[in-house]
Amino acid sequence: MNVTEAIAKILKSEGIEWVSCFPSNPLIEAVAKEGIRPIAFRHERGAVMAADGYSRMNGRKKFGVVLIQDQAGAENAMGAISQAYADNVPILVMPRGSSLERISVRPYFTAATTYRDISKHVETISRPDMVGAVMRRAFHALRNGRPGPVIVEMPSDVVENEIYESDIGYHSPKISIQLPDPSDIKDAVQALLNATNPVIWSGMGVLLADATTELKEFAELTEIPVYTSMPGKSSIDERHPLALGGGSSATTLAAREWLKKSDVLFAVGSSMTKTGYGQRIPPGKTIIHNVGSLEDINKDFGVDIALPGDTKATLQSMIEEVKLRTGETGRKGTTQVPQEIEKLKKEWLETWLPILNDDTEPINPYRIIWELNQTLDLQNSIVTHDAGSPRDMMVPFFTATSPHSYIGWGKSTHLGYGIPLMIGAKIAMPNKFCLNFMGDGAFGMSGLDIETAVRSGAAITTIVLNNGGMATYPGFSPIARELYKVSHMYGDYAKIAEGMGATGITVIKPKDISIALKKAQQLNSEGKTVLIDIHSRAEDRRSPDGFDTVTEWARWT
Ligand SMILES: Cc1ncc(C[n+]2csc(CCOP(=O)(O)OP(=O)(O)O)c2C)c(N)n1
Ligand SMILES: [Mg+2]
Repeated sequence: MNVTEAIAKILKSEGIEWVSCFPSNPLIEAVAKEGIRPIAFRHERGAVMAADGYSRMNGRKKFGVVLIQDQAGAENAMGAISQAYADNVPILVMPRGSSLERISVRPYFTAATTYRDISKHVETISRPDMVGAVMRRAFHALRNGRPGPVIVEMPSDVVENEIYESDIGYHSPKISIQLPDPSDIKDAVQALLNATNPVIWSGMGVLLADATTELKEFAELTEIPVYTSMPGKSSIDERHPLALGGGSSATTLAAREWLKKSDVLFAVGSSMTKTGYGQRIPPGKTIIHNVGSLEDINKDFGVDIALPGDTKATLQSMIEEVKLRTGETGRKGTTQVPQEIEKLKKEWLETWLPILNDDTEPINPYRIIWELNQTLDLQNSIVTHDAGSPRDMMVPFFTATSPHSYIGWGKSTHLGYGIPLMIGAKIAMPNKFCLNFMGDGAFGMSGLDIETAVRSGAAITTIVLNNGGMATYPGFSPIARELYKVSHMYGDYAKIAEGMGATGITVIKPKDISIALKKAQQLNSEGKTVLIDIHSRAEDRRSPDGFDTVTEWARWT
């Protein structure tokens, strides 16, 4: 066999069931021969984003794999790899490389050097007999340490070489579970039990480590409220009395209040990255930090008690320690925390209800989110936002219930991520109703992958907020807007979707939103991809207190 065929066999042995791709790459044919399904996207960016969505759904048990060509293909993929890098998502990207003779000569593109700043681990297979070792290091990096994109570049001449099966020498790496120092676990529990207003900051690591049950048990035993970062959203059921809600730069009133007043903050399964797309942590708190990768501790905050290690195992140890100190039922039912949260939730909803229930036209996007909460089978759905205002409207108000029922993403925030991300999520969980909520600006970045969803049978639903422009920047470039229509745009997105074999539905009246959602659920269950084009208003109010801004335009038509 040749090296390409050897790689296909390794991928097969690792349980890879499908790859996302854009030709040309000889591994596409080789994996197909092994029974691994290649799905071609309309752009390399989409292929990477779908792999990212698939990996997010699978903890670190299964991985999205991407096959693309050298030069243009590898160059095109960089935005999406950067996004996976920023969000710490483990994916395997395998670009074809130029031949060894050309690989370092201008103007040939060398993924192994250019991707270095946007990936966790990069290697080139520069000799046939390296294949087993390179792939072993790649799967070790996917399964262990800080998650992130892993790159294996395959120079076209090297991978054509023959190799004996006995020379492949592949060894499959396992996940290694590491635990914090037991004395730090004790100190952390003591600090949390002694705190006046402790709060938990739950990140994506809780979802990746499959630690949501432990998070709930720990929160209930200690009666500490749980805030989720945007990627951590759905790590606790937001209907739970201790759930404060999630946050991008917008969040719920309860979350804002508790993040402000807490004296001890326990970040769990979170990189605690300072980002404009997340809530700020006011200074002066005692910080306890659990994360899988030691490098993330003391990165953006001075940490008082460091708990580097597996999030599930760490929470299990903390639960045992709490029980030792407070008995089997802990502090359950002994504090006023659930009542305080309930009061804030009520106050917040009362303020926002007129907007969530807005009956006017053009349709208010908050009304759509409210309808999603009422209409969807939330436990059996996966919902995501796109970049810009759809994100900041959704994150506080969409009710995440079961783990992974919401995908919060974005530190680099690439417009258009929603469609391919949802295709990847649908492939991971085919029985869930998968919906993404995007602006018309975002649609332009990945809209043609609606056809990929149709062709591959990954039946998803896309809501396009058709407001005729970019509402995310109210007041932005007024002269460029007025004179040259910068950020205005037009499209009949339902018609475009129909042209790609999907069902397109246009909604103009608020009362038709839930009818369209029900139809979409039905059509998706029959294997049909759906796009709902909702004529919506530009909305720039943000939760919890964004009532002082004025929308300068309702909708461009
Ligand atoms: C690839 C990329 N380029 C630019 C941006 C910056 N950006 C964020 S939101 C936005 C406007 C989005 O418009 P639209 O999707 O129509 O949503 P709306 O603001 O109208 O709700 C832009 C340009 C981005 N996030 N990603
Ligand atoms: Mg728009």
